[in-house]
Amino acid sequence: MKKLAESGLTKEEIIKAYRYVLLGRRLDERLWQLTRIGKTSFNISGQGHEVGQVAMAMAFDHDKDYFLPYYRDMTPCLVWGMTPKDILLGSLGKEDDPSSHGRQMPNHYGSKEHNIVTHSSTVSTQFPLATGVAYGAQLGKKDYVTLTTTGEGAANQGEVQEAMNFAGVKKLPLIFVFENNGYAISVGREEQYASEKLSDRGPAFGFTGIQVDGHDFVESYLAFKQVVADARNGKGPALIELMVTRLTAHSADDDHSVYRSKEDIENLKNNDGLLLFEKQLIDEGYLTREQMKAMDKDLKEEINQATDEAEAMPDPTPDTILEQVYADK
Ligand SMILES: Cc1ncc(C[n+]2csc(CCOP(=O)(O)OP(=O)(O)O)c2C)c(N)n1
Ligand SMILES: [Mg+2]
Repeated sequence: MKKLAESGLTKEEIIKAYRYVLLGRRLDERLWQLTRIGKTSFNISGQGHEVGQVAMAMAFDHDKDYFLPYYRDMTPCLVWGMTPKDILLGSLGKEDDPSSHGRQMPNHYGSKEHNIVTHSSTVSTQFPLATGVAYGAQLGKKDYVTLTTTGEGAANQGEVQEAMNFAGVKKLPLIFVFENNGYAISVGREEQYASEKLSDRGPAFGFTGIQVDGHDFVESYLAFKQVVADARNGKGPALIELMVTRLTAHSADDDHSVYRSKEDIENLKNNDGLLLFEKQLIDEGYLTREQMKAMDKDLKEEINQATDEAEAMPDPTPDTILEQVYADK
């Protein structure tokens, strides 16, 4: 693993990154609890993706850059400015849900205030939309960069290639990310694609493609920092393949022990980015175990409070069913 000091970030920024990783993990655990006790209908989880996701999000300017996430991206949406309460309002389908006022499925993050564009459940349809958002920056001579993500299975959808081709032709300020966790629901990597690296698809469309270890905070952060700077300087798009681990089942609706080997499941704790990051932070003198425990306690309190507040908010009323679907003229 690359040393934390090589990131060029301050100690405070690195501790902040860890705080987001831990917040993402604890908030996702809360979402699973709410699903299991029947208070929410569904959860799909970014557990095991968080370290690479935080590194990714920290490389962008959240005051102006656009993010078109997919369903495992709760943690980068927090880095982008959404709050735990915003996320909970979405999962609970409340009137104040910033993504859709309670119309969207859980985990379909969105926030107009933070330039986060909510997505369709039809996988990867955010890719051509992101191309449009990035083309808007180019046509309007604005210096925002756009980020869009999907999984390695969904990377094989036709519109992903269309979006990447157009972005390459127009040299758009757009970063494409494939979060590669090795599974598309129950289908393993060997049945999804035949090439060694999906990042090789970047050069196929005329731009950079980099595969990074999403368990390695610094390797991920430095790769994103470089491609974001290049995109902002008119050098065009890039593709990052973020190698991550899916620690949970695909969603709250399946049991991964049916299709994952016992060995794979037993090995998950060795590939848990949160635990690896914690060990690195301790070994390199950034935090002590006691400081981590204190932070964990604070975050759990923050999440408890956000849960209480979100649960107390009103549901959308039936007479508003036709509102909030299309933008007002
Ligand atoms: C076009 C389309 N086909 C199938 C589905 C059902 N589906 C939802 S998620 C998923 C697997 C996606 O796997 P991957 O892209 O690897 O992302 P991951 O869930 O592993 O992060 C599938 C097949 C869908 N939502 N849309
Ligand atoms: Mg996958």
